[in-house]
This record gives sequence, structure tokens and C-alpha cells, in this order.
Amino acid sequence: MQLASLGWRPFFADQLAANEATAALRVMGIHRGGHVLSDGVRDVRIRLGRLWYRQAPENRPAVGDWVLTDQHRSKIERFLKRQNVLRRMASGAKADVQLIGANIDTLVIVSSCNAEFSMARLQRYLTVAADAEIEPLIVLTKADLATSAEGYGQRAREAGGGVAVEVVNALDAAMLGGIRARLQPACTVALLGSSGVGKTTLLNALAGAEFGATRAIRESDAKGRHTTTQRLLHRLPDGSLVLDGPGVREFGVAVGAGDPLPATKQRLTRGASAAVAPRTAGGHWGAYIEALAGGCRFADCRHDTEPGCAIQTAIAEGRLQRRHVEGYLKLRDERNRHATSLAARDRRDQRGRRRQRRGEPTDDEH
Ligand SMILES: Nc1nc2c(ncn2[C@@H]2O[C@H](COP(=O)(O)OP(=O)(O)O)[C@@H](O)[C@H]2O)c(=O)[nH]1
Ligand SMILES: [Mg+2]
Ligand SMILES: [Zn+2]
Repeated sequence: MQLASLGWRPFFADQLAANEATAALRVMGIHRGGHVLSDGVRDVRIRLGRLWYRQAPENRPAVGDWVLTDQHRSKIERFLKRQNVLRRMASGAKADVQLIGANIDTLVIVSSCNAEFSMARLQRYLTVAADAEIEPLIVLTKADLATSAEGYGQRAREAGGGVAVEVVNALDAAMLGGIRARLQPACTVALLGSSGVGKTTLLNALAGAEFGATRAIRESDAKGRHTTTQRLLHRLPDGSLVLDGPGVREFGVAVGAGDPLPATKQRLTRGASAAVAPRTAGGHWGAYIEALAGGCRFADCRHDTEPGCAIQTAIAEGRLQRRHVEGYLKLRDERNRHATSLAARDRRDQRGRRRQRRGEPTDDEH
């Protein structure tokens, strides 16, 4: 079946009645002109109707989503429940989320062996992967430009705590065997990393073709400029699907996974958060620390000087380093702040809708 080549699987098929199954399409890209959808044979382009824009961004179809259209394929009627979704806080005054992609199997976290490299940033991205419950893979590019690429690799392995790390020259297809081995036909891979680290270069080398435009950066300070402006799911010759998009300058910590936002809040509380861990347990410090925190005597333990703190015990026993805990606590606070501002946004939207129903002016019109 053609849909299978795009990642169609029982998780999605089970959501449909028998007569609907053949009508599903995957969102391959979003352009100004509309959403590009594919059924594995042909592509169609559909502009989202006005009603969709009354929805919060996370309730609109994103790249990677599976959608159903009307029978003329002229409008998108709904999208199927997601296995996961990658999102980030959009920059700007109004707190809002931006969807990066949905239904992703592997998150390739790309960083490079130069000034751009930062363990804190890697941990931030690993938190995003763990929150969305997506298997991460760390790729360090520009090994050819560094005097000690292996030193960077070592530090990435330390930050990753068990996550696979590939140190490569992204321009050299012969070095990409380790990455290739992880890409199966019909699996969806998202590239995530700062602008200029080599995401598009990697995509092109894996594809053996120019799929996206790359642009030179100043190697002196490793500052990149945005080159890739569209988010597209590319079909590689080996059958995998790779999502490349604009680089992220400041990647706001994404909140939660494919669940609606209220569940996100629960997930941030103690105990429930351990549920995030299984697929990535040991894979990065956040999940490990959250799992440990379940063993603290007090539910509201600050992991500071409280008696019976499982985290302090782990530090004392050398199972955990203090700086990992500090990094984790900082990320957690940031995530909580985002969750709070999103909740405020939802309340604002609800107020607006109530007023609209009563025929009163909405906040936006004041
Ligand atoms: N020498 C070298 N250059 C690289 C490597 N990876 C990327 N580049 C260069 O870095 C620049 C930015 O790459 P690009 O793929 O556009 O980065 P993106 O913004 O992450 O998509 C381009 O000039 C690439 O040729 C690498 O592993 N080695
Ligand atoms: Mg790019
Ligand atoms: Zn504690």
C-alpha cells in the first residue's frame, strides 16, 4: 500500500472506519500557498479554511500530520490523533506555541564541533525529545574543521547519558553510515539544531541530491543565517522521510507531547512526570532525575536540603552530578513558566469566545 511508504501504520488506521482508510493524506509541507498533502502517489495542495485559524496552533494540521479531506480534496476536514508532536514557544510578545512537526520517529539533534557546541543546549534539546517521547540521536557536524572532534564527541556523550552520538563531516557521504543505519524506510526523522550547524547539508548528503539550499556561515564565530525557510518532509531514496526546517536560534523549551495542554500540567507535577521516562530512561538526565524525584520523602521537595531527598542521596553516592541537577531545575522552571503563560493564553481565548457568543467585542478588538 502506498500510504505505508509515508509512515501510515495501525496507530492511524485504527482511528478510521473501514471506508475512510484510503482517503488519508500526509502533510508533507506547509507553504504560503497551502498545505501540501500526499497519498504516496500524488500530491495535492490545499489552503486551510478560515475556521482552522480560529483554532490554537496546536489544533491545526502540522507537517507530518495525517489528515482527511472532503471527497473533492478541496478542504481538510480533520487530522488524526498524533503519536507525538514537536513544538516550541514562538518568539514574540504573545505567548504561543509553534508546531515543528508531528508523528516523528527519530529526533536528530544537530550541533557542530565549534563555538556553537554547548552541553546545555544539547540537554535542552534532549528534554524536548523526552517530553515528546521521541527517540533522540545526536549528530555533531564539522568534525573536519575541529582539532579535536573526539573531544566534542566525548562531551556530547556525557550530556546525552546513553544517547547515540555520531561525529561526522556532513559533506562527506562516506561518513554517514552510522546515521543511515538508523533510518528505516517510512520512518520519519526530524532535524533540529541552530541555524548553520549543517542540517540541510546532512539532508542533502543523505539524499545524495540537493533537496534544500545551504548557505555559508562565518566559521570564525559559527553564526548562521536562516537559509531554509520552509518546513518540508523530504522523501529520501532509501525510503525514510526527513523533516528539515528553519534553524532554531533560541529553542524555547517545548511543553509536553501530543497531549492536550491540560495534561501537560499534570505531567509537570511530581510522580506523573515519571511517565515520561520509559522510552528515554537513562537517555538523558531530565528523565533520570524526574524518576529519582519520585523517591523523595516530600512531594514538594526542592531537592535542596530537605531530609529524605532521593536526588541529594544520588549526588552523595556519585550516581548523579550536581551540575546536571542544576541544569535540570533551570529547564524545569523555564518549562513551568511556559506552561503558565500558555494557560493564560487559553483563558484569554476562552474569554474572547464567550464574549463573541454574547456579541461583545473581543480582546483583539480593544
Ligand atoms: N566543513 C564542513 N562544513 C559543513 C559541515 N556541515 C555543514 N557545513 C557547512 O556549513 C554551512 C551551513 O550549513 P547548512 O546545512 O546550511 O546549515 P543549516 O542551517 O543547519 O541547514 C554550509 O556552508 C555547509 O557547507 C561539515 O560537517 N563540515
Ligand atoms: Mg538549513
Ligand atoms: Zn528531593
